[in-house]
Amino acid sequence: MSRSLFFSFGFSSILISLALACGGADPTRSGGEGTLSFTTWGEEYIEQGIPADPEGGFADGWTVRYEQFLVSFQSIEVSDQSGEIAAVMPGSKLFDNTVAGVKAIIDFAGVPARAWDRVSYEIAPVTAATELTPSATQADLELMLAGGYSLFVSGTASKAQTAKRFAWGFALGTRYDECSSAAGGRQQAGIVLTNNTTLEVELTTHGDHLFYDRLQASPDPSVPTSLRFDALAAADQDEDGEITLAELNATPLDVRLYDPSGLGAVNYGAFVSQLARTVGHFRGEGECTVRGL
Ligand SMILES: [Ca+2]
Repeated sequence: MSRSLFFSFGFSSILISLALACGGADPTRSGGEGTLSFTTWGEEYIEQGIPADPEGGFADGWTVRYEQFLVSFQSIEVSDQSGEIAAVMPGSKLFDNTVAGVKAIIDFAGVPARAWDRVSYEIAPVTAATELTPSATQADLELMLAGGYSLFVSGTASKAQTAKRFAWGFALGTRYDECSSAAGGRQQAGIVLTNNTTLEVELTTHGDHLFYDRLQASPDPSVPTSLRFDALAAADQDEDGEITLAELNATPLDVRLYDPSGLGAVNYGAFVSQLARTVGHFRGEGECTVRGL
């Protein structure tokens, strides 16, 4: 053995010893097992409504109250960057997140207790095999099936004496990859499961995103993303009190107010459909990489 190889080997041995010595104190390698409990929640915006500014809501004075926020989850997967898979959700489940409370999606028991830095899921069109959960009805599932929807929202927007209804279905499949969230003051990729615990992992849906005036946050932090409804209300071209997706598709985007962020949305229908891909979040404000299926 040459001198340099010896030193190399010796150094590796020290590293291995240190790793073993730390093993007991490191929650990412604690041994044992735990349970991952995946849930979904629509927060106050979807359960109770979205206010007008200055209460952190619409910049142009509207308020929105949802009546339905139907969303179908599938393909939850927990793994690590080496490709080891801890858990995969079979099938799909339909929820109405206007129904109050955090709702169980699926529990995975007996998961090795350690860091799993890759968590992904999909919001995708329902199928005949999609399972109903207590928050949604058979009629909801039939509506989703008829349209091939992954997401369906209905509700009313109000401002002064004006009220506008909307009922929009989105036949989009979206994958949310590499989800991360803030933990202990830093961004944590995926989750860390400790021995003999149940970790709740919330797939949060954000109801305000459908009314954003940008498709992506500005790289300039001084440029805010605002909630707006004036232009959507004006798209009710037959003035029957309901804004349809067809009317949104027929109304060109006012680029003085709306920024398609280079993603090519030329009308409000295309704009809102792109925003529909951004409703899926992770553990509250956490984000995932979004791509179309
Ligand atoms: Ca109309």
